[in-house]
Amino acid sequence: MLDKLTQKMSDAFRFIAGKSTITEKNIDSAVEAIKMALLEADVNLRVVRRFVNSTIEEAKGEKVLRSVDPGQQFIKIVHDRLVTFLGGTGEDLKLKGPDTFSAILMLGLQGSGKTTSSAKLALRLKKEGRRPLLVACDLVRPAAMEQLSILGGQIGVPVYKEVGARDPVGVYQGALRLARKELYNTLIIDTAGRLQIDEPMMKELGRIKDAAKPDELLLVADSMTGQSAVDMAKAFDEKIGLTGVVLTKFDSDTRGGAALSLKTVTGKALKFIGTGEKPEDFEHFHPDRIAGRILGMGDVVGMVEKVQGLIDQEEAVRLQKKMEKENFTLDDWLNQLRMVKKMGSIQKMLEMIPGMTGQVSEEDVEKEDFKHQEAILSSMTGKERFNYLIIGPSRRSRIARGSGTSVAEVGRLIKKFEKMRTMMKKMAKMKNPEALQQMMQRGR
Ligand SMILES: Nc1nc2c(ncn2[C@@H]2O[C@H](COP(=O)(O)OP(=O)(O)OP(=O)(O)O)[C@@H](O)[C@H]2O)c(=O)[nH]1
Ligand SMILES: [Mg+2]
Repeated sequence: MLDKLTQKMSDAFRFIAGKSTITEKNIDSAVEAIKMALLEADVNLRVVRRFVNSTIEEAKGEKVLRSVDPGQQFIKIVHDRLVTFLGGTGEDLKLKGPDTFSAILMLGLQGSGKTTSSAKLALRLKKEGRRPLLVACDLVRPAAMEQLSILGGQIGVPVYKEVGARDPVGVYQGALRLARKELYNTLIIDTAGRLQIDEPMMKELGRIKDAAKPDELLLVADSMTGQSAVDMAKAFDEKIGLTGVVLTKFDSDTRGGAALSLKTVTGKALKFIGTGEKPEDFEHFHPDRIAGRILGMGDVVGMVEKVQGLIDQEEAVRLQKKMEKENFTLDDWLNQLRMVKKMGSIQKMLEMIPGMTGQVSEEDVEKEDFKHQEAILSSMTGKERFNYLIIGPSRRSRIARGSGTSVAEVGRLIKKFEKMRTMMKKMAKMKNPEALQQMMQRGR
């Protein structure tokens, strides 16, 4: 996720980082490198220009050049710019209260991920306590209805379909009748995609929109298409009107150009990102967290939230507190590994752990590595996991024997753990613990 951009950004910071004084020339070099990074990430030209100008202006101000740690100040400026360009505080869905019907219209080009995202959104809303009903209004592709039914079955959300129907508006009305009868309060309408924007598509969407008067009109666009996704958002907004965008396949997007340009170019908020093929691979779009990821700082909050989906609230709070208090132990790590395994999306989790970004490849995880780590950790005694400092040479060889690994591997694992702890310490200092705490308590 955004690996290339992250790499280029950290290259740019080399001009600045660690210097006790920086000159205007240093800033120019760093900003030039950032400009190249953004252009290579396929960010809209106008957006790049704005980004660069405002960064230079602020970075050359007295506050930075004269500050104690100008490098950190500079990084903060870039971070804050990224947050702004990614959409500021982020935007939630605006749905009606649970006693009234809300409708969400999903639209976009063929293969952009509408059907998958409809199901992901349904799962999410269900978890939030709403009663969603998926509505199969794609009558163009023969297998579309079936695909939605299967997904609905997987996530335990009912799907309304009418086999042989020809008019999507009729299908919507049927769904509404069912919703009234069975008290579903959120209709998520999956529509047909086309290879490109054309008149029949727009007409059809217009008719569904008039009938359903949706609370949300979400464009589903493929993040990897970069500026085309942004152009698409503009076009759909002009013709139909949008309330937000879902960027799918964010997991495979190494550049991030669409996400960074969308808000400035179209004025529309990016509300969700698709981060994989499974129904759970769907996140609220949080500009500050993504900015953190782009700058290689990891996303502790995101990680804790993911973990939270699997463990109870108390456990999540405990884990978070431990990270803040800097007493995260090997035991916690083992628990974390087990949770991660349960979730099956190891790679994504690891990306969110500070210090792990870019260090663990998919192969690592799939290779024996992960199993070895678990074996090593399980072969330690509780005492050892509680305080890794007691693990001397003889304990190391016992652990290696017990786990069927080598002493070197045990050593490597301990090193890795130390590194992780250091990163966590840094992160905990940067973040405001109260804000984190509040977020945890809200439970999302
Ligand atoms: N990796 C990844 N794959 C995704 C994501 N979202 C969707 N996909 C995949 O993209 C492909 C197309 O997704 P669909 O949901 O069928 O797309 P659609 O827009 O409904 O397509 P049409 O109905 O043909 O217009 C599927 O193979 C999905 O699994 C995502 O966030 N990440
Ligand atoms: Mg579809």
